[in-house]
Amino acid sequence: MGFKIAIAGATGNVGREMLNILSERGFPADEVVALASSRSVGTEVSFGDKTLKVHNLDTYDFSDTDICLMSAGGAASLKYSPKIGQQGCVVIDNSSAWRYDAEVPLIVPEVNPDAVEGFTKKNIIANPNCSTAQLVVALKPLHDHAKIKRVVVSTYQSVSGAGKEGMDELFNQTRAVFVADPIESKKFTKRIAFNVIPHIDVFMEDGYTKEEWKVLAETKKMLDPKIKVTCTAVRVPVFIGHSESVNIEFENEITADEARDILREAPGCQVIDKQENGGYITPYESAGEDATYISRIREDATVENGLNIWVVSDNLRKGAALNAVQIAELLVNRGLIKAKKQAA
Ligand code: A2P
Ligand code: 11C
Repeated sequence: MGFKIAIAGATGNVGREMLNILSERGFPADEVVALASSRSVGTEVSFGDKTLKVHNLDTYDFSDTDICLMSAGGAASLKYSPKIGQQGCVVIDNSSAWRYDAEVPLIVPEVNPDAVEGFTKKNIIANPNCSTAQLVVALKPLHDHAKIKRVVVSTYQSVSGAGKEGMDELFNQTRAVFVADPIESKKFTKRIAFNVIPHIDVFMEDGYTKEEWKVLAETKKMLDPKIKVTCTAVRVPVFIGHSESVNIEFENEITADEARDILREAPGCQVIDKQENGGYITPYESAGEDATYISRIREDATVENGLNIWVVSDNLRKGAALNAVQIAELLVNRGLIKAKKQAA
């Protein structure tokens, strides 16, 4: 008998992608339940060739559910995840609510799979921020080879990272520009159509944004606390796919050719680096794909042992839904979770 899985936030960008990915990868689920807020009760979402009716997360009983993939935002996760965990259902949470809790593993399966073993303390496992997930997938094999000292990241993040309202705002503003309607900004602080905004999430006391802080805190937690990371996070008018320009300084020597060979063999990575017109990846091409793509691999001659790379991935997949499903697969493959119905 297979598992019973709930998707909380099933009507959202990431929740819908979670349903697609569970179906595509043939996750061993006997039953999949779609949950969202009371606003969505009775609406339907697609799961493979079926449709699922949406139920209310607030009143749902998790006592016979094995895994809850949660993508309903930080506030809902803070409220519901502990209660769900206490009912013996493992929560894999996509928000930032639990990532920095020492009792909650923060997992990218290609990077720190062994850390998942600690999940039983709260029955919660955290999925990283989308911009960190793709970054650490690319950094891990390079760190294993030449030990990273410092990383400087500039992100170019798509509007889908801000949820379906972010996508609607780019679409509506772009249309408004063409038909000369007034431009309305609700989700973003400035116009996003034909513009870029150097601000994602709230400002912190040191002048960095929370998004920038997340990249460094999460990289340290998953990869190595000794690595120094600094980040500038920027929203760009792209629907899906986050891009990152990454400057890396290593302890030991590493050439661009060596990095290319290492990344070609690394789990989750795909190198597209032809050094000719169009011989690199753009976010448009990454949409709907699972890989973390790496292009423009160059030595940085301004430091001893430095490289520049360009990293792109579908933020809704590796950055969120795919990583969450891979964590669920990790639990199943390592025998860390047993289906409740089977156990009964
Ligand atoms: P709903 O559609 O009913 O509002 P996105 O990040 O794409 O905007 O999606 C957010 C997802 O999280 C949606 O499925 C949304 O449901 C769900 N959600 C947000 N807040 C809550 C809440 N308090 N309880 C349950 N689901 C929530
Ligand atoms: C964005 N990275 O692109 C954000 C979305 O901490 O999970 C994800 C926020 C998070 O806006």
